[in-house]
Amino acid sequence: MTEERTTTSDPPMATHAGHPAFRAGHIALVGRPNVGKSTLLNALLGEPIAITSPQPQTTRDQIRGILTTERAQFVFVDTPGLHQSRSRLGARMNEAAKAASTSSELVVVVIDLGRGEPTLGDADFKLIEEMSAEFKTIVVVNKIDLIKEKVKLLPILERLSVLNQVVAVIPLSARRTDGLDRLLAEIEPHLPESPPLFDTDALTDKPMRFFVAEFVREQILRKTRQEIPHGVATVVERFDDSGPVVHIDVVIHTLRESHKKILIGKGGELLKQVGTDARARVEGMLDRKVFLKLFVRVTPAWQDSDALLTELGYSKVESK
Ligand SMILES: Nc1nc2c(ncn2[C@@H]2O[C@H](COP(=O)(O)OP(=O)(O)OP(=O)(O)O)[C@@H](O)[C@H]2O)c(=O)[nH]1
Ligand SMILES: [Mg+2]
Repeated sequence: MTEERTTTSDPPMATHAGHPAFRAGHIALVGRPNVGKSTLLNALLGEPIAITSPQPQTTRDQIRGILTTERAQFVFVDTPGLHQSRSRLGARMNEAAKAASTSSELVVVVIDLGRGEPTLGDADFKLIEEMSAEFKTIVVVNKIDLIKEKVKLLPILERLSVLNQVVAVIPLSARRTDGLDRLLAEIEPHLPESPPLFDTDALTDKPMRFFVAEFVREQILRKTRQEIPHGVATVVERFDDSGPVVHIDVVIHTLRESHKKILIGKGGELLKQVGTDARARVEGMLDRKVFLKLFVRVTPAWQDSDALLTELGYSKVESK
């Protein structure tokens, strides 16, 4: 992948007699935080492009992940988990998820029924009811590796499958990449006949610097707790790939001086770990040697400033 944005391609695919026509379209992955939407995107693509973590509200923006097979191009749109927002950032996150649903051919609502005995919460049922009232919907019941008695899933699957516009209910495990072929097979016939929307070898529409910033944030999500990761924004301020080693500077914005101290850690140890692990992720994606420098800055209340949110890369999307 290069620093350049991947551009849309327009080679119309010839349809030979007797061959099914090529299909292409957008599929939104939506659901509450932490249900495994980004893990599912990565599993479908076979590449861990979207950041994931055990903490809710990991994803903050739409990310397109593109899977092209011989017969179809699936443009998956990973979205932030729908939640009660308390900040302008939260409001933008919810808007991003809604906008993705509106501009997709199909919505995949991902739910997680907990461990042991499966239970369908009221909030999940309501979300599926609302989504399927408006959009053609597939329900993915994720994390079934955590369910002991799988037969107890059956009444839940049944209850969801009778909802209007729910075209399939698919239990799967994104983490174990189990059940993905069935999901793709259910999606494909709902995509419109169309030539590919992106280059057939494209993996995403986001530029490399977006992923660098995300990979740094991912390590912070994994290495700190509670309000620290949620108060962090990461921005690439330098990306120089002109020499043999790629030089990248990333600024980590934090809400308070005390957060900055924790993030740096004793003797700079925590920040060093974040840098080492994020660099490994970046090198894996770029397949180049990387020199990554991190800077921590205090930027109070950035989550509630429209101007700062835009400056830090959180685009404002209006749902229709
Ligand atoms: N056991 C199990 N865990 C899973 C599975 N899929 C995802 N997870 C875990 O669930 C947690 C959340 O996964 P994410 O993919 O970040 O969830 P998300 O829905 O994208 O979360 P937000 O971006 O916060 O909305 C991570 O710890 C994943 O490893 C699964 O199939 N089984
Ligand atoms: Mg996510």
